[in-house]
Amino acid sequence: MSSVTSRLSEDQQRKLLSLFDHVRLHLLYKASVHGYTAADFHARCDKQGPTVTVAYNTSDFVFGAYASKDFTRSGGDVLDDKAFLYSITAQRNKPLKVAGISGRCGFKDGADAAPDFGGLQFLSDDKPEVKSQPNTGFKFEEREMHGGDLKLTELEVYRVESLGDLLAKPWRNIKWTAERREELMKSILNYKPDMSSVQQARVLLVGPVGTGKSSFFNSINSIFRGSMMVQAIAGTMGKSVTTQFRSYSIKSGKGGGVIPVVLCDTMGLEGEADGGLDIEDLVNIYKGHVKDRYQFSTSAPLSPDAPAYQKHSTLSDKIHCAVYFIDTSSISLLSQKMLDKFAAIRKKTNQLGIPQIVLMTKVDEACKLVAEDLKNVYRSVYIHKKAQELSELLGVPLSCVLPVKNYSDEVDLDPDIDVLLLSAVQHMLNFADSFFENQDQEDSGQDLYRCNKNFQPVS
Ligand SMILES: Nc1nc2c(ncn2[C@@H]2O[C@H](COP(=O)(O)OP(=O)(O)OP(=O)(O)O)[C@@H](O)[C@H]2O)c(=O)[nH]1
Ligand SMILES: [Mg+2]
Repeated sequence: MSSVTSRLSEDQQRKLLSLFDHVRLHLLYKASVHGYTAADFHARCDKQGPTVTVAYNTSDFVFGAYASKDFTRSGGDVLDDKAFLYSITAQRNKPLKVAGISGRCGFKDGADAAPDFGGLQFLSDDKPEVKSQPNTGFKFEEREMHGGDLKLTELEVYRVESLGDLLAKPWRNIKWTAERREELMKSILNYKPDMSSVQQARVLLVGPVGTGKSSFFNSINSIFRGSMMVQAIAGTMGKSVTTQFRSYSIKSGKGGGVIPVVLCDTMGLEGEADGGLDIEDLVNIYKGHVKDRYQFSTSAPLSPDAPAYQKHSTLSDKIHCAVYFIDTSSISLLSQKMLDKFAAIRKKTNQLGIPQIVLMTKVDEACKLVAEDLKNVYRSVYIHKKAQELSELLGVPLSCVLPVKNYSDEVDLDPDIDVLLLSAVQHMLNFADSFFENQDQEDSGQDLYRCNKNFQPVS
């Protein structure tokens, strides 16, 4: 990833990507950093393969052109039947896409000028401006393309990198069968914590706002209940929808017994120090001091004198496995502040010896091939790259990164979604067992220490 950062907002990036099949964008040139001249443009963008030029104006239009062929400063016309112009605005759900006029489409590969996309010439006369001449190579309405505002506030060029098809072999093996689904359900139902004093593994769901924590609980609840459940409120509203700490027990079937896993839902994390879930609250939850339904406050963490503070906690009240949630599409958009927050959380979690798993959610939104068939999740080149990127960013082994899709707009259960989600729960239980094993060792360590204290050296 280049250290020069993209000006595209998350929404603009999503809309821009929707113009392509399964690609990623690599920022090559940013006029405010590299210069607003044709020479600066060519120095960074020539011979880079397919590119998309992205212009911004003060009327909040993001518009430009895609070229599938190289810029080389040849001075001639380049025929490119894959080239198109586009325009993105907040008001339009989908970008406007304008294909070229047959036989005339492509771009003029200026020797001393930035490319002229048959009607849109950026950096004309080496100024932050665009010359607009509809119907030269592309037929468009100026009002729709750029609102008639020809002054640029920024110009960027991205290399459009195809993410290829699917890996020949999946990077993790999953059996997508009804038998595997039953096997996983049985194994979870029959799970017994490796510690006689504990009946259920407590798993904490932590992550930025809107990453699918509450939906994960709803999804697991639905699988065990046998129909779609929406007990936890899920949705999007900028700030965290979840504002209470909730420890959810899950019943197997209507009126059935509870399964040996408790999923604890939290308020979303925010990049700012004073927003979202507080790290002190998180540590209190880890240690079992926070009662169910505690209303999170962003002004101060839970005080030990507050009624929601559980003074005496046992091993059953503590968290036995922490699960971090990240939306797959926004991995490369994670701010430095959010990464720092994760680093601080990981430090605390490690100190407490709590095993950690990372769930990469919304894989269906991130990759078309996965949206078409969830079984592609471990074969998608893009998802694999994202898992590697996330593992590096958070400093967790790739083996702890699990891509999942929650139930979101479905009305019926789907065996493939179930297998992926249940496999994640099975991992959480294995990790909880390593927590219990460490407790065992710590306990015997403490006993040893106590024995040693009783042994008085001869003075
Ligand atoms: N397509 C898709 N949508 C998802 C997935 N997971 C969650 N969503 C949607 O994402 C939105 C946010 O999900 P929530 O479960 O409320 O996220 P959260 O992490 O609990 O959010 P806060 O409580 O606000 O921090 C909802 O509209 C969900 O339907 C997923 O895997 N795929
Ligand atoms: Mg929530």
